[in-house]
Amino acid sequence: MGNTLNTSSSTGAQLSLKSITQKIKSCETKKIIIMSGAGISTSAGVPDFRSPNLGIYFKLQKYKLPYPEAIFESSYFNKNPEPFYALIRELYPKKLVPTTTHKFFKLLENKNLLTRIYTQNIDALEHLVHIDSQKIIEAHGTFQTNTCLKCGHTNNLKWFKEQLDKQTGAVKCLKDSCNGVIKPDLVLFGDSLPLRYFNNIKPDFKDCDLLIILGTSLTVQPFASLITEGPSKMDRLFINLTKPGKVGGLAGLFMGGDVTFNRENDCIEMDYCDKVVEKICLDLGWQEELKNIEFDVLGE
Ligand code: CNA
Repeated sequence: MGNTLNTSSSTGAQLSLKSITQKIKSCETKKIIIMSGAGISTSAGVPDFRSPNLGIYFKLQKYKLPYPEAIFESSYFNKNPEPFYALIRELYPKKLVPTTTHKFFKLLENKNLLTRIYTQNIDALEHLVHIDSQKIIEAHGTFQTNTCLKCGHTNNLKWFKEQLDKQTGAVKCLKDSCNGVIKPDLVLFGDSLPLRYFNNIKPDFKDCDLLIILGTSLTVQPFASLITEGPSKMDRLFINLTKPGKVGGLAGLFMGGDVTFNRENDCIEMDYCDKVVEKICLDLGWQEELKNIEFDVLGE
């Protein structure tokens, strides 16, 4: 039975964290996929969407938008990028430092256990622990790169962060005095998800042994439906502070309305991601390696 909270009794999840680590130790678990969300980056100072009083939706109230989601809509950004930039200046930390959870992902890669990271996060923190970019699928795009909407010139995150400090309002392209608006390479509402996302799901999940889902409310589609991929013998470990959300629309019908983890090979840990991954590493004797993962820091 699950070993934290009342998780097993209240949800039906029956696998313990110990069994998960045991299967890694015995090499029964060889292929791991990560599914991550905003909760893995809150300890790096990047707020999530939905935590009360701290989440982004709470902070949006002052921007006088027609409706809160407008700030993340492509059509609204193209007309009026200023509120988006005001929000980014407020929320994106001046100094970017990856968390223990990001280091854990790198450790899985080092151990040759990582098939892929599917992330909803746009903060680019995975790149600071030097995970092979082929192993990362940023379903909603990334701040790692950005493109001028006028001339198509691209720049990296370091340049973008410097320009956020130097320029006011929307960041503008400096190439040959182009002055076009720069858009980080994000998938805003109205944009389609990257092809890499769709193309890799079947091959990645077909022989996956363990899916680790962390720091996500599982309310955004189509990403949330990824939990239904994979063979039935695949173990699932859900690590989050709160219970997963309701799924609406067609996907909700398909998934039965609620996101549930009630299979006999599900494990739920309702706790901080950093704390749970430390527990996993302690059990596997990986604490030193976790501590020694090298990382970059961006900004001051
Ligand atoms: P969400 O809906 O805000 O959910 C985050 C979840 O994480 C919540 O259920 C929290 O309870 C939980 N949580 C918060 N902190 C922790 C923690 N330390 N340990 C464990 N759990 C925690 O975010 P989702 O990712 O589910 O929603 C998808 C949206 C959020 C995507 O479109 C992202 O682009 C978008 N987003 C990304 C970032 C980022 O890049 N860091 C930040 C904010 C929003």
